[in-house]
Amino acid sequence: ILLEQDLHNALANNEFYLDYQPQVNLKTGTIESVEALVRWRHPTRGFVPPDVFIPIAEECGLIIPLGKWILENACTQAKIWEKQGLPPMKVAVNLSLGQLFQQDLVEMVQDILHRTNLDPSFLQLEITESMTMNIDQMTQLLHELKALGIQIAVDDFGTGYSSLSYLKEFPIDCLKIDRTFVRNVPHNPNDEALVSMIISMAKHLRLKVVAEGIEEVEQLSFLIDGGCDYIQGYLFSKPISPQQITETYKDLH
Ligand code: G
Ligand code: G
Ligand code: MN
Ligand code: NA
Repeated sequence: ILLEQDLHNALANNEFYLDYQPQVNLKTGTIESVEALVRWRHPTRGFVPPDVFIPIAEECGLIIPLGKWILENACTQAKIWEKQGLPPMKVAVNLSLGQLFQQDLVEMVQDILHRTNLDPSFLQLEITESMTMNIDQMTQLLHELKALGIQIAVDDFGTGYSSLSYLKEFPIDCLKIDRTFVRNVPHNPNDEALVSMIISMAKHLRLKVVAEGIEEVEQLSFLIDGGCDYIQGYLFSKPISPQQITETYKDLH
């Protein structure tokens, strides 16, 4: 309850900020995208992690204005990097379940793209399999979002209870293999089999595939051998501030 009251003040008091985690293209070694991750610096409790406050924001409805703030901030930042002359980078933004039921979600995304003047192909929205919504409704919504020219990724892939049939219905561009599968690669044969299978399936469906949570060189080798397109993880970079992204990438072309 306390956190819920604090959450309402947090937006007005500017206590949220975004860090960005690079995704590396394994074929070229370049950063083609960064994932925006929201952080909350609470005035007295200090850092409160998103897996604590996002569910509370969902419950109390604050996820709608917070989600809008996150999207607008990320698109604005992507434009700043472009103006700074950084190599072109997509920005990936996580959507919450509550946002999928937001009546004006498509209009909001369109409006933010318009106001920030960001090329839509540089925005990727991440949804998860656990976002339970009627499959026809979800298909319709994703088609409307895709029509704006943006990209759609399925986050935490493989951890939901959903059937695979949605992969042929939804207009998606990218699968992000959940880090729980990658964690025990290459030591656990079952996880190896699942990761290889997901990469292979993604290729046959002509989807990009990102492996998340890469922390060790052995995991990297396994993914390179397996033909994975992109990795995201502490081995390469933790989520970092937009200024750190600029410092790291301004001289790379
Ligand atoms: O960044 P971190 O690993 O602490 O994130 C923990 C969880 O919070 C992850 O599941 C992540 O998807 C979620 N999360 C982080 N940033 C955002 C955000 O901007 N929006 C939403 N909806 N979820 C986020
Ligand atoms: O659910 P989602 O995939 O959006 O969550 C992304 C979260 O995963 C980020 O909050 C980030 O802090 C975390 N993360 C990113 N890379 C790694 C990693 O290599 N190891 C671990 N344990 N967590 C990571
Ligand atoms: Mn994500
Ligand atoms: Na994930």
